[in-house]
Amino acid sequence: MPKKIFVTGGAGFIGSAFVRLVLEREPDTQIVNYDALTYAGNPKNLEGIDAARHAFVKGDICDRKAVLDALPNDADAIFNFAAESHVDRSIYSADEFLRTNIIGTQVLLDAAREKGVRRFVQVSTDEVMGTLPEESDAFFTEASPLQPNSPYAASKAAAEFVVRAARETHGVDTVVTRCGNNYGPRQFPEKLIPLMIANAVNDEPLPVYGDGKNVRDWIYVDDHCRGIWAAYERGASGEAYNLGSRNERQNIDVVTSILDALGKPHSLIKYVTDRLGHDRRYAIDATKAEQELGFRPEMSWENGLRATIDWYLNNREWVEEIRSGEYRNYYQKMYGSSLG
Ligand code: NAD
Ligand code: TDX
Repeated sequence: MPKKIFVTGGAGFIGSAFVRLVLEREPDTQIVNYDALTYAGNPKNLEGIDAARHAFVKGDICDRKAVLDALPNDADAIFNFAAESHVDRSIYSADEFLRTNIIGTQVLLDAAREKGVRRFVQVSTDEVMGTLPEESDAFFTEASPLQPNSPYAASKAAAEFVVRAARETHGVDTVVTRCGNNYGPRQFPEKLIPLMIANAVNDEPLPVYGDGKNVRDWIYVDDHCRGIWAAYERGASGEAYNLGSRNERQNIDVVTSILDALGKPHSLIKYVTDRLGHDRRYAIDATKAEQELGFRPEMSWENGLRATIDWYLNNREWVEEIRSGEYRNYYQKMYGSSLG
């Protein structure tokens, strides 16, 4: 019997990579991909996939009736990727973050219960655990307290709590994954790496926040997706799993690597006002996922960054279509300067 899974947010960056990976590697799995197509959702992210095993439904995860209509009766799992995902936007206005990330998660949990879905996988983030000291060997583990610092992170932490409550109160079978910063093809160019690639390609200034020494722990998007699948298949009910590939980098080093790979001058770097409440360092200890799920990231930073840059160079229309739309207003508002 083919397995049916319900993926939310599958037209976004990570969700679409997950859909591709599952269609490629799990020939007996059928996917219902439910996505509201917000500014971050893009049908082009799904071009070329196997339509026979993939059904796309446009809908909001906060819309109870629409979720129940789209969710198959015999679904094996819900994978909840749908979210407002950009920290800077949440600093500007938090409302949509609380609505989608918290209420939406609750609606999906209720629907899972009503339709008897076997397992609920919540795609969370390392940011729920706050920030780590700069010069230390401290890491985020599954025992780290939830101490979110941005409205985005607070909404994702709250989502984890509603997931926990659904399990404790109603016995929903849940698993949570907490991953670090993803990079790879099809990431919306509001995020660090694709923004810097696009600006460098266009010889525009590269806006680095603060002193540029904030540290992020980068993982290639397909490795994250493999970890989510492993948590679904082998994770223990009620558990959280940290996913990371031990790849800490200062922002300034990431930015100079991009400039070097593109043969562009470092003089394009422009230090700008720091992000409010800017978390200093993220670093993930993925030992539990490695030991219990057999999680093994496959992509090296060097190869992953090269593959990502190549994808953006080979898909300039994808980027320019975004950069010529509403994104221009966002950029002007956020950075106080216009794109060329
Ligand atoms: P994204 O912003 O690229 O995509 C989000 C998708 O969700 C879009 O397709 C959008 O249309 C959809 N969506 C938004 N609101 C919706 C709603 N109300 N109903 C239905 N669909 C809606 O985000 P991403 O980077 O792909 O992140 C996916 C998930 O992974 C998020 O839950 C995020 O918190 C988590 N995560 C992201 C990272 C990262 O580095 N990007 C790291 C760890 C965890
Ligand atoms: O223009 C910029 N300049 C800059 O210096 C941007 C967009 C970012 N930065 C810095 C801020 C961060 O220290 O780069 C770092 C990475 O920024 P983002 O790409 O915005 O990611 P971050 O805030 O770390 O959050 C990401 O990782 C965890 C994702 O956006 C989240 O969805 C995920 O949960």
